Amino acid sequence: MVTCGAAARGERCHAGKRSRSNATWYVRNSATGNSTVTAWGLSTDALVPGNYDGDGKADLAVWRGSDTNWYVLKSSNGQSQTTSYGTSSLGDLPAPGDYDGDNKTDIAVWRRARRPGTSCAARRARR
Ligand SMILES: [Ca+2]
Ligand SMILES: [Ca+2]
Repeated sequence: MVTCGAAARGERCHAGKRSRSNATWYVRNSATGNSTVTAWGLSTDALVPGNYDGDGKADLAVWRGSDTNWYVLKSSNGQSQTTSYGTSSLGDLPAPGDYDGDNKTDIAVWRRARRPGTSCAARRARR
C-alpha cells in the first residue's frame, strides 16, 4: 500500500494534529469491477485527480493548502511527485486541467481578484 506524500518523505502524515487524518481512496475499476484501496493524502486536502503523467489513466492527487504542495501518485510507475504551486494566503483554490492540450493534466490555481482597499486592514484604516 502506498501512503501519502508526507509518509513517503519519512514524516508522519497527521503530525499529531487531531483535525487531520490520513485519507483513503476507494476506486472501482470500470473494466473489471474490482476495487483498489490506496491511502493517499490527508482528510483536509483538496481532491485534484487527473492524468498528470500522461499515461491515459487518472492519478490519485491532492492539493494541500497548508503547504501549497500538490501530491500526485503517478499511475504509470507508482511513484509520488510533489510540486509546490499556489498561495493559500491569497485564497487560491486548485483548478487542474489539460490547459495546453498535451494530454497531461496541468497544475493550476484559481485566485479571486482583490479590489484595492477592500482588505480588513484597509477598512479599519478608514474608520
Ligand atoms: Ca496517469
Ligand atoms: Ca497539459
